[in-house]
Amino acid sequence: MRKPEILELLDVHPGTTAKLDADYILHKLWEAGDQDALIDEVAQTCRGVVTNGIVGIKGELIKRLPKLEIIAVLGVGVDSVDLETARSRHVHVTNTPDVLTVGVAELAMGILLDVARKITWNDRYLRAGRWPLEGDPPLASSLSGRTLGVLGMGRIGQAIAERASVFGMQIVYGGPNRKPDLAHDFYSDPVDLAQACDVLMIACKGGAETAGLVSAEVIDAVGPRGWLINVSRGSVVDEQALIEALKAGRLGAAGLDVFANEPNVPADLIALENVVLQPHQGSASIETRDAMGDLVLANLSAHFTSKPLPTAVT
Ligand code: 8YV
Repeated sequence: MRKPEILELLDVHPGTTAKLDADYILHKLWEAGDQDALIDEVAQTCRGVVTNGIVGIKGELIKRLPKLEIIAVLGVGVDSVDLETARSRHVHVTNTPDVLTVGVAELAMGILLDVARKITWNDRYLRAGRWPLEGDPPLASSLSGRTLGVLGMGRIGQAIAERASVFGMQIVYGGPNRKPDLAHDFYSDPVDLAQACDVLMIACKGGAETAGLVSAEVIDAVGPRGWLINVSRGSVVDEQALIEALKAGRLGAAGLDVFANEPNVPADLIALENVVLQPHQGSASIETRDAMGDLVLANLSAHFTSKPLPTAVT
């Protein structure tokens, strides 16, 4: 039997690309000199698309691939996939939940610890030769005893909460629904959640439902002694309001792994001392990406052998 044809929009993970190359007729859009020409060339034969959570796939491209059956996303977030167009054309969409939960939670804790204890700030201080000249840097803060407000208590939010508890933090949470099996206090209004905590940890999903949810009002409610950490999507936060609040000292500090217009980060944000910035690294460990890649392959293989999809979104 002829191998199914797959269009890979970017090199989602080198090991995964190599396996895709072995199992399928793989068209690498990211290597094509003329991407439009390649899309036209594969339009009548391409049955699968592989992409990641950031690039996703636009409705326009889905429409240009009339034989498309499945979009396999390396990532849990599918906010950059035009789900409506996929659904209307009966195209399956799969993602990679669970296998990245611990990885994202680890990075969230790393950023949180860095904001509190100024690890990267102090690293820069030492490397710049300031220690012998200026003496010890200013004191940092403890995590222990602070209240963490988790906005979006899904799998990742809960994994962060568990780890933060071990560090001596109290946990409260917010989101669309109370989780009956969780004992922590719940706030349905993000402003109330922000008021109730010292650190607002954003772990909700992206997309239209949560766009701008963390508004200027929410940021002000976190306050000058509070911190905001975002490991979800840049779209959830009013980035301009965040920058203004940080500049004016109305927000104490921020730790950000995600931005409104990745990979472009506003120069204003980069210039600030009271922020820890990461280039979207939540799932970026070898182990996590290997597991995500294996799940992409498992979904494709299940689809092309008519088995149930392990992690279907639609
Ligand atoms: C990835 C992500 O960085 O899972 C997600 O939604 O944003 C991340 O795990 C992304 O998919 C790029 O590979």
